[in-house]
Amino acid sequence: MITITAFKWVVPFAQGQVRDHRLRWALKEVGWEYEVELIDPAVQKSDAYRAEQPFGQVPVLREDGRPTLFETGAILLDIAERSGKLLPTDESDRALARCWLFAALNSVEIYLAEIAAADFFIEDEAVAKGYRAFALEPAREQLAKLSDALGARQWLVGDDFTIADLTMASVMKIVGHTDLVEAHDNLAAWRDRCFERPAYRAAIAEQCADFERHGPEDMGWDASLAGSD
Ligand SMILES: N[C@@H](CCC(=O)N[C@@H](CS)C(=O)NCC(=O)O)C(=O)O
Repeated sequence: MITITAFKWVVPFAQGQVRDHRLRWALKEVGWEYEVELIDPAVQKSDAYRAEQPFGQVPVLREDGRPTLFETGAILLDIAERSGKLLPTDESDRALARCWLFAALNSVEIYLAEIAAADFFIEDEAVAKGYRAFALEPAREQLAKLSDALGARQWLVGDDFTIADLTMASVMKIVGHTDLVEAHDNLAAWRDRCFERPAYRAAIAEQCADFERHGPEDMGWDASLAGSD
């Protein structure tokens, strides 16, 4: 049996965003059963968990007889390669799908994460404003280039939804509170096409249901966080 880790609870703006949704989505796409171990900061800090995930983050993927895997992108690729699904059948397209998976995490997510940092994580308003102004143009540029690369195609690589689309679309969620993706009709339509997939909807519903059953106190946090957004 496969087990993935996720948090018991996160602040409202992060619900539906935590990276375990990417694994839930992929696992549902390929039809593999899995269990979820919900963890808290005490587990994150424990030696046992740090031995599995050196940075104490979620998610990991455990499976009998295999090493516990960490890093979402590596896990997504592992699921796709072993299942024989979510990757194009054509070898050249398979190579390109891998490129797009890395591009999502290394060439796009890092820029969009700066916007989220300014909007959600930096408490000092003046600092956040300056940070956002600095981060906005590079984020816009990467999205414009992504839009150009996608063009009129339905999917990033080949004729079907692949791990490239799954990873890149989940990265788009980071700026879901802005209109940055909507600035490009083709990008917004492609992202929505990805999010209409039943596996995506089920993954997000499942993650949010886990949060519904818990609260900040389960993470050892102040209960006032429950209403933050
Ligand atoms: N590069 C890692 C990043 C993992 C990551 O940032 N996880 C976040 C949740 S989305 C986390 O655990 N944050 C809590 C922390 O860093 O303490 C991956 O893709 O798996």
